[in-house]
Amino acid sequence: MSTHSITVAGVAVDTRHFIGGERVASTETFTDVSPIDGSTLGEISRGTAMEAAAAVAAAKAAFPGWAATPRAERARILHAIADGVDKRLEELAIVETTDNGALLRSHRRGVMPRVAHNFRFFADWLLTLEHEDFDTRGHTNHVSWDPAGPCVLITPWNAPLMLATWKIAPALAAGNTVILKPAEWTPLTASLLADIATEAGLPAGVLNVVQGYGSEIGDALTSHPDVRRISFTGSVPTAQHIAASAAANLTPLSLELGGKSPLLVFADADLDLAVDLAVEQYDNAGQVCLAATRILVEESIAEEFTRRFVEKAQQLKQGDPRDEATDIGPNIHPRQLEKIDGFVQRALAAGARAVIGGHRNEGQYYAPTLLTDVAQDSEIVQEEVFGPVLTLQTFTTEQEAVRLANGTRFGLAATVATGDRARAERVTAQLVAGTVWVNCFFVRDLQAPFGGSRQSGVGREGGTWSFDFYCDLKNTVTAPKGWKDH
Ligand code: TXE
Repeated sequence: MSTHSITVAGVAVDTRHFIGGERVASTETFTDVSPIDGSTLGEISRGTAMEAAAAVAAAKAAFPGWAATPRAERARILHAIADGVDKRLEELAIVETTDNGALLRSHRRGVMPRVAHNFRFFADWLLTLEHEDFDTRGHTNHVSWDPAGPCVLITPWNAPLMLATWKIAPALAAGNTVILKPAEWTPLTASLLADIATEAGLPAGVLNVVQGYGSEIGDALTSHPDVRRISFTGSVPTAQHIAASAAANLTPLSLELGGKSPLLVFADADLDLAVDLAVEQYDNAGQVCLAATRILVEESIAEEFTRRFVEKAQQLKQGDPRDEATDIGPNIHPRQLEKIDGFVQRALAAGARAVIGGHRNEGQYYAPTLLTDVAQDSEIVQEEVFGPVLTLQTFTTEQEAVRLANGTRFGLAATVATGDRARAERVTAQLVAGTVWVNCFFVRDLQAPFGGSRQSGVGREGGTWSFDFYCDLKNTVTAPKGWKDH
């Protein structure tokens, strides 16, 4: 086995960057560790400004050819990538689970099929994109969707390949070239995707992958004058840094950031359903930007709701995410675990009560936690924890529920549990959130816009909205006069 390849759960993964269709090694490396047991998976190329510049140059060189490739051919190649993902689904699932600790069963049955779907969906959507024509006093206004150029895509560790392909697929479909910078805690599936894209016939330089620390390689990418779009999913402080870095060139940004989303449970709700929705928020060990981590329950049912919630939550099995029976896996990193515990211990010290959990478990696992007696303006209610930690507050009126729900600096999502359609309409109309679910959670069509309000993000992606972002929209106005053949 070469020093540039590691074997993870029986799968060979190249540890180098992928630039201009070639594998490129850095002299320095960083260590990739599995959150499941803390074992070292291998040494990964640690990118510098030099590799960042090389990747942007490769994307710039490949851009004219890819942009000029007929839509149907671009769509065909994206479908071939989707087929490649399907073919290697088992490998992608086990490598992702080993690298980020999320459940193997979700990777197998939910996430990786969705990764393939991301490519198919945007390939097909591309073919439906119409060039609109308007008429102004005999002049034709012809609107076209021109590809923008090289796009820098920076992605987090909580759903690595899912979030990367949610950006890569529309960017490539639109005719752009891409430089992907995966999170340093989860570098592996991006490397496998580069192999799959090559096998599918994607031309060299159209997709580039640079590995490394955001703090070391990020600025070289986000401040580069040849970069035409930056799409980022991650934390608010990093987004603020990227926005400042991109400001030099006024590079358009799409930012998908954190949340502190509410679950509003009204007394008229189907209580079993509401409890299921609440317990579901522990998925992926709470490392989900959309998670409804603030449960707001109507006071008259709070006791019964809490009793049933505890009963259900106590049935969750925490352990090895490769085990089909496991419901909650590890958290991503010792540093993240410390951060989670810091939030919880400060909340407890401030007077919160742990109905369940409130402590670490052995290894890199955090006990599913529910905290009550928390004030609306407290840190635990206002800040994103990104772990299996929920708070519970009560309300007595619809108005109060909405006020609490909207009472943070975030606005990513909100979930409402109610049996009353009129109430659902009234409440959802008042919620500040990019996505609102009623009596359900996480269901989403890729045609719909996705993104956050307030500090949860800038811009929307999905369906046409993705192409709005990844294209330079152009209006060509043509006069009826001046033609030689008239
Ligand atoms: O995120 P970062 P971190 C939230 C969550 C979590 C917190 C911290 O609350 O606890 O963020 O996580 C790259 N220029 N979310 O520190 O730093 C980095 O390499 C360019 C919510 O891991 O935002 C990685 O690829 N890039 C969230 C990516 O940014 C830089 C998902 C995300 O890392 C950079 C993840 C720089 N200067 C965390 N610095 C969600 N919305 O789902 C870092 N990066």
